Amino acid sequence: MMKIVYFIAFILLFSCSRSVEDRCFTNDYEQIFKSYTEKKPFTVKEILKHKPDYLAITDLKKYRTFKEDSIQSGHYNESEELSEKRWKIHEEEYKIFKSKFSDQFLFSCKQQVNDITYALGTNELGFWLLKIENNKPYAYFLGLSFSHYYINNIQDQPIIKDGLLQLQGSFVKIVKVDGLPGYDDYSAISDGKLFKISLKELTKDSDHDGYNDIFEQSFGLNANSKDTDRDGMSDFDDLNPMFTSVENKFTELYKLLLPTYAHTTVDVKELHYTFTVFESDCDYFHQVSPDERVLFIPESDRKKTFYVNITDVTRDSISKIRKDKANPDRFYISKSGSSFENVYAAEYKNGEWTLKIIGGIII
Ligand SMILES: [Ca+2]
Ligand SMILES: [Ca+2]
Ligand SMILES: [Ca+2]
Repeated sequence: MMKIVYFIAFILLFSCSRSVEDRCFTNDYEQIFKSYTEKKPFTVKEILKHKPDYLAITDLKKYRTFKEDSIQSGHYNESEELSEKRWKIHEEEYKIFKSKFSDQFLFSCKQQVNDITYALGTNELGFWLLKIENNKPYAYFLGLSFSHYYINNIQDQPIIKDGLLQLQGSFVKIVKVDGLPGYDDYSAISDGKLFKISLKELTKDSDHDGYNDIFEQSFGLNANSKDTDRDGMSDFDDLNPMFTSVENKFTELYKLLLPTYAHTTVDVKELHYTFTVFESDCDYFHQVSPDERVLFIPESDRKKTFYVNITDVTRDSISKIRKDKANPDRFYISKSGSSFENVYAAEYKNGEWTLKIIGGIII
């Protein structure tokens, strides 16, 4: 017992005095990425205990179960012809949303309320309420984790009613599928729920920067400041809203490793709701000047917001930097996505980096 206490005290002491050196560099040859530890799924009781204050949940007497909804909306065994027809109808129905939001969301549940058009949007960060008013688009993050909440694709009732967003769905848990990394399946733990959020609460944007409070709080931005990192660029327009960018040798290295996506017809700066989320404590990584939006979450679970602690929003990761023992200009760093991992040798010469893949795996 005493040993454990000393050990914990040692770790605490160590983690408090970590420097840039510790946060960005490693000597561990084995350490490429932190090993993945699977989280124990929440029970119904735990989901209710941790539910956000702004969310009201009631039990429905008549409802579509998770299973029924996923089978019906999955359109299994549908002919190619039928599926194409359905796709065309969907494209037409959500034309206005596509023109305002491009491909940032999957759209569903469109509803017209007087001059306002609403829809539900889903992306890699979670669920959003989308609104188009006077030809201007708005997106409000719901803060409901897809680790716990399933929202029916087919809603029997209008989603906007009496000043509330009302969604039918279920409590779910994620079931990891063996041998398919990054592939999650779900199973329902309690069906027949009605999730209600007041529109006033949902659309609240205290600092008027364009992101609702729930979004900022979920990802660790400052909901009371337009400019979280005080670099003069508002959160909404800042491609790296959490940290001020700095140009130096190692921020350059991280920039070279950032994933890039092909957007041919849209200006990436206009994609305000598309982020790549990285888990890293490294200052050099934080200070990167990206071409596309990035967010960072802390490595320690204790420091994460509740939302990112329970929701897997990271798809890509870039490791710490390992120094070469013999050559001070040579480093090793790795990058991984859902289906690959590359190890790079990075050499810094005459103010420029040369990267070479020296290993890796394709999953
Ligand atoms: Ca805001
Ligand atoms: Ca803000
Ligand atoms: Ca800023």
